[in-house]
Amino acid sequence: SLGYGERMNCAVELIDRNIEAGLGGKYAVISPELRWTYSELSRTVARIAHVLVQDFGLKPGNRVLLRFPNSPMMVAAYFAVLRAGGAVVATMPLLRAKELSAIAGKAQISLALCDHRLREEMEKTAAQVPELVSILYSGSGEGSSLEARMAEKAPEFTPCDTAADDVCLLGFTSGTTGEPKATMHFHRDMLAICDCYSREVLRPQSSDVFIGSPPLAFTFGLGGLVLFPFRAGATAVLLERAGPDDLLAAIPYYKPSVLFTAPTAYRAMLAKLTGVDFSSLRKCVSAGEPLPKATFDDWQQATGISIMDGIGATEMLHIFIAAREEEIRPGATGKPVPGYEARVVDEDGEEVPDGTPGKLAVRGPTGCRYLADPRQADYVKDGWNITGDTYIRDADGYFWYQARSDDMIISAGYNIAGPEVEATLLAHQAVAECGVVAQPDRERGQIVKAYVVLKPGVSGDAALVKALQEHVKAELAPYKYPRAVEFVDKLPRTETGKLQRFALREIAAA
Ligand code: 3SK
Repeated sequence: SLGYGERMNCAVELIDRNIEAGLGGKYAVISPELRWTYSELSRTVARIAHVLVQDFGLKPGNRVLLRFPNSPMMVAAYFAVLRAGGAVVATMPLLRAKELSAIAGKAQISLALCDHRLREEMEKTAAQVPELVSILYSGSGEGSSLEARMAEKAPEFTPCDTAADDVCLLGFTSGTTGEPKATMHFHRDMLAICDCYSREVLRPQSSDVFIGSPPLAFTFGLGGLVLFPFRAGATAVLLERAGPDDLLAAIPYYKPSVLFTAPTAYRAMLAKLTGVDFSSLRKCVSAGEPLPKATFDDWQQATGISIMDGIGATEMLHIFIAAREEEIRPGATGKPVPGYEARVVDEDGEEVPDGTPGKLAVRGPTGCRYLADPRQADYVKDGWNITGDTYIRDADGYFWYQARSDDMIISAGYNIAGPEVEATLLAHQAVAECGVVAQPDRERGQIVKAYVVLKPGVSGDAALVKALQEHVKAELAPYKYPRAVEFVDKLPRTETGKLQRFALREIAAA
């Protein structure tokens, strides 16, 4: 056991404890616009918590939707909800109203805090979700804005006396069908990922400065850019724009020592590394998509740093298989993180011999708890979380990624559900049928490939490809659009008419 005791508020453990340890004057978060020490962050968190409770009547257990780019304000809002005993529903800035509405509806959201620059889709969402009655904008400069309300509030807030296993986060994942699933995580889970993966494998120090690209709404980003640095009393650099070029510019400037990003970004940076001062970096973490050995080798040759690969899942909160630098076996993901167990099983849940591919099953201090979702029974079997990945374990206990065992497309670290893109394409007037699968891609690992049967009389040309791509970008988070579109006369189907995705995948991979 990690010995947290029955009552605990993770906001206290991750912020107050640093102040108590004398780190109040140390920078907790840095962005291009501002820098907050742990004490300044604590005061900001307190003021927001008062706004939530006094002005909006937040009660312990209430859920609050957050819609922000990676920024100090997002972190403060996050911890304010936790300190007040609420549960965060963090959403990626790129999500469109349709996706946000599904999340807000499922989580029964009545209150949202939103960066004013992301107002448009938020307003459209509110129009579609009647229960969403209060939206508080940050940065709008209006008299009713979050900041205007905060200015009148006290900079201390007594933390809610939460139980270690009170839900504090609903992490959303689209699942293979695109229908959102909410994974519930407890206060103790937020510490468990710090004390297992981060403390035992990453091993940060309080002198470390973390930087990276994943959105804080994705638990990979939450852990890597907030929880892990805070648990170590370190500093996080938060960039609203954190593409490969932004990271290349930010690294020599902020001099971070720990980098969190996905293989696609490592590859994109490799092409432009010459002359960039990377001397501050000491640890590079990769997750979100499999890290090919070639990317590991190229990065090591260029920077001298061994990328620490890892696999996590929103359901598990963070990384559960990885390797310390000195134990890395290039091409393998690693071994179970201390505190977790992993094995490779067959369809009946029986462990298969080493060297045999099978389904990855994992268990540990964090695990899948879907909110009101029958898919819980598919994910957790006999106490083991079946992650949807096919793996091989070798005789030395290293786990080697083979493929997804479901229809999930993983592109540049984003999980994309083919059926969701299909449903969106089908809503276009030119489309009669379509099938969407992963196509292997050197740059992004995989890309979304759409096979489209057009309606009679419609001819497929480059302009229509562009129109279909724009249509998807307008309806769904833009990273889901099909980068490849092929017009076909018919799709492979079973006798009962079911789309044969595996056949399309084989064609796409050929
Ligand atoms: O996709 C992953 O590998 C991952 C890593 C950390 C946290 C969450 C996820 C989904």
